[in-house]
Amino acid sequence: MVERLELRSALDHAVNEGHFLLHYQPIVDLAAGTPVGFEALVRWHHPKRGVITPDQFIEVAEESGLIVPMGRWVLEEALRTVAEWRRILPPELAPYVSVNVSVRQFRENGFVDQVRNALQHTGVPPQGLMLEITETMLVKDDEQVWTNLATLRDLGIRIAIDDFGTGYSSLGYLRQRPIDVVKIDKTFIDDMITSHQPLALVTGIVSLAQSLGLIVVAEGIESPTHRELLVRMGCPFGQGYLFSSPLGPTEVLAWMRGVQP
Ligand code: G
Ligand code: G
Ligand code: MN
Ligand code: NA
Repeated sequence: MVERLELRSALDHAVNEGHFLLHYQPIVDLAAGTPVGFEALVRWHHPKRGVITPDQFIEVAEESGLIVPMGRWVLEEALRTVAEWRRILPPELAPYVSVNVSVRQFRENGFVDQVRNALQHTGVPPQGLMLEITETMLVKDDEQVWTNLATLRDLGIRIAIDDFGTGYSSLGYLRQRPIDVVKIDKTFIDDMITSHQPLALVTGIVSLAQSLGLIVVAEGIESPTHRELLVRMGCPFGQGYLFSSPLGPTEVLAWMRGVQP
C-alpha cells in the first residue's frame, strides 16, 4: 500500500518532468523479413532506479488516472518519431507506428480530437497509425468506447486487438466491431513449438481471422522454427526477439539499414 502510494507520487513527478521514453519493436512481413511498422513501448527513465518497464507501472498509472497525460505524451512522441522515419525513408518503406491505448484514455472526452490533432500537426497520414487495445477493454462493452473506435477507424486509422486469446472474445464477435487487426498473444506462439494443441489453435485463429477479413500479427516470435510454422500457415505479419527486441529511436534507423536488401 505504502509502496503503491510512493509509486504513484513518483509517477506523478515523472509525468510532470517528462521522464518517459519510447522503445520501438519492428513488426515484419514474415515471408520477406522486412519491417512494415513499429510498436511503441513506453519506458520510465527513473533518475535513481534506471529504466523501468511498463509492467511495473501501467497498472498504477491506470488506477490513478496518470495514464491520461502519459498516454497523450506517448501518442505525440510516437507520431513525431514515425513522421521523421517516414521523411527519411522512400515511400514504399514508410512504416506505421502502433500505439498501446488504455480504456481510460478512450473514455476521456476529446480522445478522438487528440488523435486527429496529433496526426495533423505531425503530418502523419491516418494509415501511419495503428492503435492497440486489449481484449479485456472490449468485454466491458462500453458504447462510448465503440463509438470512439468507429470514428477513429473511419479516419483511416487501424485498430488492433492486442494479446488476442487471453480474454474471452471470439473472432466472430470481433468481426461485428470496428477492428482491423488481431495480434495473437505470445503465450500461444511460445507453446506452439512444443505441443500440438496450441499449434492447432494458432492455425485456426490465423485462417479464421483471415477469412473474416482481419489482418493477423503474431507476437513473441523467438526462433526460425516459430517463423517457419507461421509462414507455412499463412500468417502474414509478426514481431519478436528473432527479428529484434524493442529498440531506442536512433537504433531503429540502423536496424532498418541492416535488413533492407
Ligand atoms: O515492453 P514491455 O514488454 O515491457 O510491455 C509490457 C506491456 O505494457 C505491453 O504489452 C503493453 O500492453 C503495455 N504498454 C507498453 N507501452 C504502453 C503504453 O504506452 N501505453 C499503455 N497503455 N500500455 C503500454
Ligand atoms: O503490448 P504487448 O503486451 O503485446 O507488448 C509486447 C511485450 O512483449 C513487450 O513488453 C515486449 O518487450 C515483449 N516481447 C516482444 N517480443 C518478445 C519475444 O519475442 N518474446 C517475449 N517473451 N517477449 C517479447
Ligand atoms: Mn501491444
Ligand atoms: Na501482446
